[in-house]
Amino acid sequence: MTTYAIGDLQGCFAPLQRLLLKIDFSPHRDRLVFAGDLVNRGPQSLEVLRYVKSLGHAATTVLGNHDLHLIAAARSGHVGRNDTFDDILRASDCDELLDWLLAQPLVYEDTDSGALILHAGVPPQWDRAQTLSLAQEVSSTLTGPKSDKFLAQMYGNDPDIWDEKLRGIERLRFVVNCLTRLRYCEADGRTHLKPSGTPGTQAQGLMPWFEVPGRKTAQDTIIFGHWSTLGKVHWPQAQVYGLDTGCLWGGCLTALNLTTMQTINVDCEQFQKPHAKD
Ligand SMILES: [Mn+2]
Repeated sequence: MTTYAIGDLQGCFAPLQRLLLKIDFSPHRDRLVFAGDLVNRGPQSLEVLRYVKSLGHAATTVLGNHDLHLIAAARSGHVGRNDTFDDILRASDCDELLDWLLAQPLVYEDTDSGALILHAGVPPQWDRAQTLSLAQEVSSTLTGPKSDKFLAQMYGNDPDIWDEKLRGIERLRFVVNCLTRLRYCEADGRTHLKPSGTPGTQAQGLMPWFEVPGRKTAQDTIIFGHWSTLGKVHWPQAQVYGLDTGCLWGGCLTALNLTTMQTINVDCEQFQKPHAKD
């Protein structure tokens, strides 16, 4: 039994099939944990979602910003100009697919390796237990009676710094923004959600979330996606692995074997223009 973490698919079904052949994946023997953003921008979001759901206990995903956007768009009817998940919204099994997606966690704890898998980042103030418990707060809201209200108020960049006293939508929005959108923050953990470039291109005073001094999850292995311009997968000084290797952009799709911590990848065809907004 091998567990593999796999980076952002965003509707890239053909590269996933090639990657699974390359790692000799068997749903009867192995497990897959996707780092989020299964859907949107790429060509085959419906096929990806149906396939991952069909794997049952052999696969799980953490929720990414595009996954939450799909759920919010389905509820509100507001589909963006660059969204490519119309096929899901029109599918006869749309409700079952979205119910399955909604039930996926925001943070997955791999019990064998001890790694945490999440889509984007963790602010420096949260330790492992608090990260897991805040992710659960969001999941309970997403699957509870206030789900529609929360999804309608989910978008926005404030508050931009953690405070234990945050409550209600402000608390949930901050948690969602960190777990599904964070790349850069200041040394005190103040988030800056707009810059998305390679480390070194950011404004002065900003740093990748995993390089903040004194980060409480510094001893934890954290596997994430979302940051296609990161430039490398493993940051050994921080025990972090960034698996979004730009499949959608003509880069590659990466799997990380959670037993050996070795990566395996396949090259991908480009579906997105280099300067399109992510
Ligand atoms: Mn993302």
